[in-house]
Amino acid sequence: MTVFEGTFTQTESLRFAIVIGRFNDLIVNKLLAGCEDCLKRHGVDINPDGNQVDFYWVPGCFEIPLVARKAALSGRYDAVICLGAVIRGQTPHFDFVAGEVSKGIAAAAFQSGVPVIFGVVTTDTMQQALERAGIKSNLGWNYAMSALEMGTLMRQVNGLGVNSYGHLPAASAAGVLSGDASRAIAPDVSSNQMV
Ligand code: INI
Repeated sequence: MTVFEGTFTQTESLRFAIVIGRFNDLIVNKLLAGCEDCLKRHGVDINPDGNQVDFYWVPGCFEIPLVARKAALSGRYDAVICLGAVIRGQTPHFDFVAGEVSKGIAAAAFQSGVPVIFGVVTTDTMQQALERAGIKSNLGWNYAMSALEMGTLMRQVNGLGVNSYGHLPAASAAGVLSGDASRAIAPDVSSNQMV
């Protein structure tokens, strides 16, 4: 019997994309801070000039799936972390945005074979959102933990040791991924390179 399980160590070769919806930025910036704090304290270089984390800002949650899918299919990342906040108002807008972002993130993960973390807080009130973004706890930390766990797990599931490949520049990622027969789940990245 083999047990596959993610780890929170040996993180120095992991790469992450963080896709952030600006809407409700009071909440979202706090989620991002919690997420970055967790990655940093687990050995990930979060410096924007570094090569472990890339940041993609979009207007709101509705736009997250498009960019998350593209990032996941690029072959550059071990996991994509999506951060956003959808807060119920007086109109049905909440339901449309919350429905689309959850479906879209699930589709991005399924279509790419890359973990796409659902880091979207959906609440009835701003107070509830604040409580989840730093007043009581910061779910941004939890989302980063999920990304670390899933990223390291998928390296094992895909037949790659946690540190068996390092930084993959966009140009070489497609070749490595599609040419490696030991990789059980290899997305077709031929036409999906990030620019
Ligand atoms: N976007 C959010 O991220 N959160 C919300 O609560 C929200 N509400 O309620 O309107 C929201 N709307 C904007 C939406 O995500 C798109 O950016 C916009 O509709 C343009 O496509």
